[in-house]
Amino acid sequence: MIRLFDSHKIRIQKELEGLWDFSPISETDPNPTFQKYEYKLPVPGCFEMHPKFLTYRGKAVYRKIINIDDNSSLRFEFKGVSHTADIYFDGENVGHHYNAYTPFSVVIPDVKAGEHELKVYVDNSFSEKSALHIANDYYTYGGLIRPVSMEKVDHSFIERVEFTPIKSDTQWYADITLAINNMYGKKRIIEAEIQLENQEKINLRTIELEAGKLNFISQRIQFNEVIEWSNLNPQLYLLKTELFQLGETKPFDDFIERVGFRTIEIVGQAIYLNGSEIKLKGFNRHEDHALVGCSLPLQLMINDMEMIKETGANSIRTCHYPNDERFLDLCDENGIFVWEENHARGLSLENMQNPNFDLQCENCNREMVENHINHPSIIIWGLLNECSSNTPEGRKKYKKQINQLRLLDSSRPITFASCHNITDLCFDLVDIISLNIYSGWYLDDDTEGYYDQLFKWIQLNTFKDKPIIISEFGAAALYGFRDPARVKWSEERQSDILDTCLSVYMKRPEIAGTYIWQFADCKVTEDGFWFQSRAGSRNNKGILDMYRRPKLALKIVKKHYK
Ligand code: ADA
Repeated sequence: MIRLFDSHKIRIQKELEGLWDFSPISETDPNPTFQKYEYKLPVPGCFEMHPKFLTYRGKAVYRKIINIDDNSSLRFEFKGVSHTADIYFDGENVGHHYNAYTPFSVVIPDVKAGEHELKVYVDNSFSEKSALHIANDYYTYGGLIRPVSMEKVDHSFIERVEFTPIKSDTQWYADITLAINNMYGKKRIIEAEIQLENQEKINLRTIELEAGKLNFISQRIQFNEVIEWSNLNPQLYLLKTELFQLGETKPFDDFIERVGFRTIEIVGQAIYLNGSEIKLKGFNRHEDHALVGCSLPLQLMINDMEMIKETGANSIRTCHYPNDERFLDLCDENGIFVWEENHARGLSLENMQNPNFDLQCENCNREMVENHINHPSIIIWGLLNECSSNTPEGRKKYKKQINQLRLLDSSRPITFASCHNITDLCFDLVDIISLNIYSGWYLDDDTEGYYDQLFKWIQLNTFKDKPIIISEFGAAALYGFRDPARVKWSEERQSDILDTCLSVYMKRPEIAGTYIWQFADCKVTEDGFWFQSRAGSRNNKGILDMYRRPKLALKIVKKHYK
């Protein structure tokens, strides 16, 4: 399952799921002629789920033999390879990608019919080369962690379709951009047709494709009689795009996306969806589960979704990286608002000055927005969680990335979660002020008093009229540890702290949303900084444990969120 709907009816697409040859390799082994495969591992999957590789951190190679029955250009799409990928086809290096959490593709033109070899070298080790995947308070697994698909493509094909809904008075429009890949094609003229489910086909004027590049065609199109997407009525529409040779009636390529008509805007200190104020009642959710690592199959995603709805929550923050598109599809279908953020957690100024940081962030931001822009459930773009937004050099980097995000998508508000309190230098750059506050856990203080102080300081600044989100708050509890004394790490104490925080934050009119830290316990990196002291090498602040077994706090959250 690549998406929760078919992305193609014309283009032939096949998911390369199942068992692939696998072997760990040493530093000196990345030669394309490597042939000693001792294992077979499931894809998608994390190699840590195999008993021999529970804590393996390093390089490995996956191999799949591909048989094609006629000459064709092939496009392989990798939805997530953790964390660095080198792709080899018949022994030739055809692609490289850094970052586990964003998709990428490689195209191999004019492949002859017959048997071919696809190899993916993966590397989940930490080094100077990796500025974003570092020892951290979550776990960087290894492997082909998300689906892999193979497509037969024409020399010109649709790389992606971007859809931004716009409402003017009562009339709906959408700005639609087609990105047509003609990297391996000659200059040619084609026709394109777009059709929203149950609506007339719209023929875009003939399109002249330049050779050897990605060609963009944009058009604002009016849509009548559409139903708005909202959390209460998550109405979705399939948007079909087809390409035709001039004069032909049968399309040679197609691309099906799924979209929703909704507006999201900041009005005073509130967030408005389709012209009405919403309050975000959310969780921070890592993609992590005791049974599968970060490669949750659809069944476990659905279980999470049902539990999220059961608590009365209406939003998820994708801490701290772009999520699996199937989970975002589920959020679209269930009317769950999403704060999706780029890949960064707690990077110090020194980390941000890693020579690879800027480009690795820039690529992640672009790939996140280009691939996820059509999800109506995504209402906020976030970036750089608890990084160095309290230094002038850090501010320069925040500013650059915020500008990049605005250029990629001007339709959604932008924010970042800060732990720097009154020393933060970047709140003026974003649309929403987001604060991570651990009153009752890291801070032994009066929750309301601490927030009031921060709120008073905000009132003295230019950004005083922006909405505020409490983007993280919570406490740890070891699943099953009950104590009538309600001591720290007991489930009782976690409940008490969340009860106090939710009571304080949810009654404040300027607070537009709350995101509990966190939905479920997650694995952390042992060889890291202070989190090496975490019990069981887990971040235990979930209201569920890593197997999704509920702690006492679940009842308290329901009381406030339902
Ligand atoms: C920070 C961070 C989270 C997590 C949390 C904690 O706020 O953003 O990823 O590490 O602290 O549990 O301490």
